[in-house]
Parts: sequence; C-alpha cells; structure tokens
Amino acid sequence: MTSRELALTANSIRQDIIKALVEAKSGHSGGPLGLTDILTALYFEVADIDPKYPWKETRDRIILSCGHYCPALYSALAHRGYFPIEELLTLRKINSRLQGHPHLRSVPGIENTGGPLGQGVSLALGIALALKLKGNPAHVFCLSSDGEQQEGEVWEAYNMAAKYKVDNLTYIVDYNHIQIDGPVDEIMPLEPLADKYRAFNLHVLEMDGNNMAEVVKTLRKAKNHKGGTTMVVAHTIPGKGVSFMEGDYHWHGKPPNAEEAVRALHELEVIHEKI
Ligand SMILES: Cc1ncc(C[n+]2csc(CCOP(=O)(O)OP(=O)(O)O)c2C)c(N)n1
Ligand SMILES: [Mg+2]
Repeated sequence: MTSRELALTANSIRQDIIKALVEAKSGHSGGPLGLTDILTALYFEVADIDPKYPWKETRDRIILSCGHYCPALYSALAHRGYFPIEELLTLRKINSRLQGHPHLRSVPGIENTGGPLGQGVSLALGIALALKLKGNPAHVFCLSSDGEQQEGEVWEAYNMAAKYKVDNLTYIVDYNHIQIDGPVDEIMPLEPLADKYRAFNLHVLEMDGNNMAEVVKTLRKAKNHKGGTTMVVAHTIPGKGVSFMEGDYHWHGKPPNAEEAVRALHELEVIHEKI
C-alpha cells in the first residue's frame, strides 16, 4: 500500500476507536490514537501476517505490552479482517471478546495478555529467543509505552536482548510524553532515553511515529537489521487527530462523551478529506 492509502486506513481505524470508546463509556483514548499510525504500518505493510491463517507458525508476532492501548489494536485487527468491524462496539461489555485489556487469543491475532505494564517487553524477548531456537524465521515486534520504561523489568529484558544479540526482535517505544497522572517529564523523566538504550547496546532508531512514510521506512529498517535488537523510539502525539485530546494527559484513560465523540469524528472526517 502507498503511504497515502495507509494514512487513510489509519484515519478509519481512529474513527472506529472513537465509536467503540463512546459506546463503552470507558476506556483509553490518548495512547491508542497516537499509536494508530504505527499499528497500521505493521498490520498492513511491514509485518508478515495473514488474517486468513492467524496462527500460522511462521507469522510475525505483534506484542502489545501496554495493554490499555487495546482499542487501537482491536480496531486495527478488525480493519485488517481478523474479525467483524461491528464487533468493536462490544468493547468492554460483559462477555465481549474485546475486554478493557487484551486477552491471549480472545480473538484471532491477539498474541498476548496485557495490562501489567512492562510484562510484554519480557514476554516478547522470550518469544523471540524461542523462535530463534526453533529456527523459525518470524520477527517479533513489541510495542510499549513511555510509562512502561519506568518499570525495572524492561531494563532486565534489554540487558538480555543485547547479550544474546536477539535480532529477530524489534522494540518500539511510544514516546508520547504522557502517563496516567501527568506529563512523563514531570512524573518520572526518562531523558536521555535514546542514549540509555544505546548504553544498553541496543541498535537505536528514532522516528516521527505519526508520519506514515517515515514509520514504514523505519520499521522495515528495524526488521532487516542483523546482529542485535533494534529499539525504535517513536515520537508520537497522544490523542492524534482530535484537537482537544492531543497532548493532554487527562485523556489517558477517559472516553469521549456523546457530544465530544461527534466533534472528534467530524475532525477526523475533515482530516480524511485532506489526506
Ligand atoms: C505494573 C502496573 N502498574 C500500574 C498500572 C496502572 N497504569 C495503567 S496505564 C498507566 C500509565 C502508564 O503510562 P503510559 O503507558 O505512558 O500511558 P499513556 O501514554 O497511555 O497515557 C498506569 C500507571 C499498570 N497497568 N501496571
Ligand atoms: Mg505515555
């Protein structure tokens, strides 16, 4: 797909995130909207996956460590054809397959159970090592948030990834500068983040995580890198596409109300026309 087609797809995925959240009356808005371009690039262009054979042994694995971002994961999976788009409106309902945090294999394509911050970063390393041992050529992409970098567990994983030169693994950190209680830079600053990863002997790339052409190019480069684990620092805008959500940590864990959803969908429609 071209970058324009991917950007249009990302816009549609965002619209369905808003629709699911307003229907659920709870859930996370900011992070998911910011990560949508990266998820779109992975599921529609970079990762070797096929919704017709969701558990094929050699599929690339996409691990969402920051489980609260799942409205974006669900919407991307539905748009890619893993399950019906209408099902997105069951988000967080009792007995729905789409709970507030993802559950392994609850729908085809969900590769891990998430929620406890940091855990998926270790899990992805284990999966990548196991694939290597089995001679399986699949690549593992692990998406995590900046808030997760405050968990000690992730640094243990990076240490080990570097030691074993796990080059079938790409970490992507969504550096959106917000967390639950405020700006990351105030709550627990991470800077100099890229230098910290370099000091851990990771192969570091940086990208504008909301620029589709740059996202695709960088993720391809990461996937093809040999000899060590790549860490992609993705600079993103939380709430991307909805002006009153962008950059504001208050939208970390809040859904739009009915009136806000109408405004958000209108803004996304306007952007859609301009892409
Ligand atoms: C181990 C653990 N501690 C605390 C939480 C509660 N929690 C959920 S999301 C979140 C904020 C994390 O920051 P980030 O992922 O950067 O948030 P966002 O960018 O989505 O606002 C916290 C503290 C959790 N899910 N797991
Ligand atoms: Mg964050």
